[in-house]
Amino acid sequence: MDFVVLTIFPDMFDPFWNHGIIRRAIEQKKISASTINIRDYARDRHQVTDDKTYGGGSGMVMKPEPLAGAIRAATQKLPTAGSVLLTPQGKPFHQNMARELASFDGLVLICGRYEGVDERICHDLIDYEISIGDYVLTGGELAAMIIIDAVTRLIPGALGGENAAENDSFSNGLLEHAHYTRPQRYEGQEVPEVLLSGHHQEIERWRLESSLMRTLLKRPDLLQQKRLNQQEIIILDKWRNEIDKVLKFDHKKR
Ligand code: 4FV
Repeated sequence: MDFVVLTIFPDMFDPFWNHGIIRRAIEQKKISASTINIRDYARDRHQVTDDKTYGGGSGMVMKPEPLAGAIRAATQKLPTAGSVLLTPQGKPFHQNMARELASFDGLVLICGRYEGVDERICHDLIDYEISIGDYVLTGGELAAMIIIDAVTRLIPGALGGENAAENDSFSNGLLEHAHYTRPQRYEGQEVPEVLLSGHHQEIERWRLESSLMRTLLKRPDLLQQKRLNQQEIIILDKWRNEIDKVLKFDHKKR
């Protein structure tokens, strides 16, 4: 998969390209990653990429010409790539969207700065608008890194095991189960016995219960959106019965 990032701060990406899973994915040619400096497509002597906003008011806007020049250069380089503008106006980014994007040949990621980009760019040069969250950043660069990170780890082999991302949070619409590693005893806390049992079926069941409980307590909204399978219904039913027993227990009799 090929990533091209359009930005006026290409150096921000050097540390990102050169660490961890992203660095290894580049070395193993699972992905290619490059930047295009939008300033290089500003035709004036000072390579200006922003200007005052029509209609008055504070803040500057990214000029259409340098952006268009950079986008056309990028799509020339990656003709089958999708062009993405990172903006609070965009569709909320989530794991299913990451999975979708991971099936693309390439992505051209456009990083705005200032108040945003001239609207006329969005009409014919932008395929998708994506937002990483309902807050305002100083630039789209961090959002681009988040998209590249979440998409790259879904590329087979990028995480090491071919399908290492399969048990991710959100992969089955639930939060991930609790994880433990050595030491077996830490400050008086033991690792759950079942995880030491080697009994894979029991371990899988424990992990499903852990995922369900964490999702119920931390993100009940996810459970409401999820189509529950038989095993999940049995577990939630068991908990409901436990809770019913507690509620029915007449504490006054004690
Ligand atoms: C943003 C977001 C974001 C808005 C103006 C860059 C900034 C500046 N991008 N998800 N939230 N972008 O705040 O993607 O141009």
